[in-house]
Amino acid sequence: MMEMTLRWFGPGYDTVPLAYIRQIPGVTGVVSTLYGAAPGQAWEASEIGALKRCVEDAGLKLVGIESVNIHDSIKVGAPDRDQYIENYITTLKRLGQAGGIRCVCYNFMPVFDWTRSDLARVLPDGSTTMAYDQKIIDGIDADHIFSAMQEKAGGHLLPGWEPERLEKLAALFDLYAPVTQDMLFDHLAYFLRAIEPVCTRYEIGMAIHPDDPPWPVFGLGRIMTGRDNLLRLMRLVDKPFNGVTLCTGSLGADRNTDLPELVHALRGRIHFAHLRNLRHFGPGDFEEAPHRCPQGSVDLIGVVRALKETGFDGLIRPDHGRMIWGETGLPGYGLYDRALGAQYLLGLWDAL
Ligand code: DNO
Repeated sequence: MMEMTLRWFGPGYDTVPLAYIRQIPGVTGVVSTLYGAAPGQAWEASEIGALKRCVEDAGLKLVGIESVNIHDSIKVGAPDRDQYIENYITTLKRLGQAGGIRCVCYNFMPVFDWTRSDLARVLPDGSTTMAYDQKIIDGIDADHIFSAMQEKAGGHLLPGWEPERLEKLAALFDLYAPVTQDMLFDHLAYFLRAIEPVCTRYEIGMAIHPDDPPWPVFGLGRIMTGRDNLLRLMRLVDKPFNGVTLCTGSLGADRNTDLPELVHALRGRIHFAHLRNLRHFGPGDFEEAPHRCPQGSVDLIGVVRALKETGFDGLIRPDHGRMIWGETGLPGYGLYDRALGAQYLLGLWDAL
């Protein structure tokens, strides 16, 4: 069954109370994570249990994890990767035993997670949104992108930009230097084959998040960039557990990607959908738009229609929202605009 969710960063990290999320009509679950857990570490059953209880006490369900991050040794195929894969398997087993977790979202981006050149661009209506302009990114030294993003975040801890990675940036670049795109595919397939039994046993769908933006940044190769590579990964480990997070904002940054067609091509393999809109200005130059179709460049109506046509029964969440009505919080992850987004998406779903 399709389930509408919101991302929630966990106690002490999120600025939005679960009690408010519960009041959004049609939102029954959240996806969350153990925010303090370092990539490569096995999650404690007690901590998973505490997170689950916290969500359930608020009348919601913990239905997905975003993210269980992948240790760099797994991505680069280092000799010590097996111990980190073992830890990942332990985490998946404990998540499975906790019950109710339908999918785990993860990414395979080298060094940097999602990247933006502006976290609070002021729009004509007075709201603020996040934006990306390749020309600005090209002018930032990779060594400074961490501090640039943290500064733009105004003191909030950005998901995917945890400070401990900052300290070893130069070493990370060295680690990835010899890693080609084909090698990234091999390392990803090695990882997926190793976790297949635990995923199958506990019916957990692994939902890889596309690279955001879907092209190389700072000279680092990226592989989850569009239709052909997503399908290549599906064929490489051709089992239902190996699936995708259909992120329309990430994939839609490349205007050549036909998103409704991609939904059909990935039939049965989309475990999670992150639905949001963008406004394009030119190649590599876009800003995040309100979810509603006429306000952006992404055919969200076509995407929701394709999800319905293909019998989608996974998790959906509205994605990054603007900051509206004076709200402050984690860039992209305030309450109000995401709640509007959820209503728009549910409206489409119900009407179609
Ligand atoms: C940003 C998010 C990403 C995403 C990870 C998945 O807003 O879409 O940080 O959660 O890439 O592992």
